[in-house]
Amino acid sequence: NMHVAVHARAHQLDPQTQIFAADVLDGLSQPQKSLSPKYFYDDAGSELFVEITKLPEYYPTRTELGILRDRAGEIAALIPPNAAIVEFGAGATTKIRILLAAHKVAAYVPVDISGDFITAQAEGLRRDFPDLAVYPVAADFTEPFELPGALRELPKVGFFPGSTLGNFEPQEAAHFLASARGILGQGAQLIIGVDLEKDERLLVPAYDDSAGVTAKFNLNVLERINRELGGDLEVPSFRHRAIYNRDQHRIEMHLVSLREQNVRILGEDIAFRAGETIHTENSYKYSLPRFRALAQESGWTLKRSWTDADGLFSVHALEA
Ligand code: AVJ
Repeated sequence: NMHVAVHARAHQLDPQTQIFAADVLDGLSQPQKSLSPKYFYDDAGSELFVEITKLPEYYPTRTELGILRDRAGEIAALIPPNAAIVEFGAGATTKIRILLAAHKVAAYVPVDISGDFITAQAEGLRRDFPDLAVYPVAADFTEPFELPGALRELPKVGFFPGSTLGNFEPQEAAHFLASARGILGQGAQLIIGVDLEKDERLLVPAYDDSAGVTAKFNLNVLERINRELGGDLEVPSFRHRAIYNRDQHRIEMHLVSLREQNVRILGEDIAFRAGETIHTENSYKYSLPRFRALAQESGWTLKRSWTDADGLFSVHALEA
């Protein structure tokens, strides 16, 4: 986009911010305005997400941790001795530590776009697991990447917790699973956390909590546009909305413009009608049969599935 290039140069944006700028202007010029959920996670957004995971209404994190703790022995029994665990989109190390404490593995490879963050996390792991080789890889895990050469001879186990898969469109999810299979290789396994379909009365409050933290998290992307792109968005003129789209099996988050308004971002004018929304996130929910079908069409075999007693969340072991 010529305009973006011109404005980006005029505003002296670094390459990452230029990509953000182009995505924002592109997303906000569509008939259904949209922004990618990956832009939630600047420093402020990452902190708000940690707050979300502690909310009483947000069941996924604590439920998945419960499953991992209760089933650590059974999961560990599936992991071959001397394995290398490759975590896709590694954030906090709380979840991987449960597996590492239950089972001795040779190597741990956290893969994340934020190299600084995983390098810092790797320090703590090396201290607490002195025999563990930690090889952080700074990469966008949704694109093909190379595993460190030291892993060549080791059996590989992928780890993809948190229902991060839920942010992918169904065809993107299939593409990711197939590509993970290619990266990990024949005979590999994948331990993956997947959020389940459930009653709307539990689902919607998890994305529209009474303390308003998710609203802040959603609205923060507008603050980020103002901060990084010098936008003039009036944040209080937008409101957080979470709805369950039953036909598509997904929670949708939107930002609703409370009035007709024009905003200016990097010299571009963007018009909003009263009630018009920016679609900011999809969080797909699966049934066990739909997840099994997805795994199978991506070249994996579903070996085992675990859920909590209330059937809120699931963890699966897949084999390539
Ligand atoms: C990080 C994508 C798993 O979909 O539950 C939480 C993000 N958005 N509350 C989710 C999120 C609003 C979260 N994932």
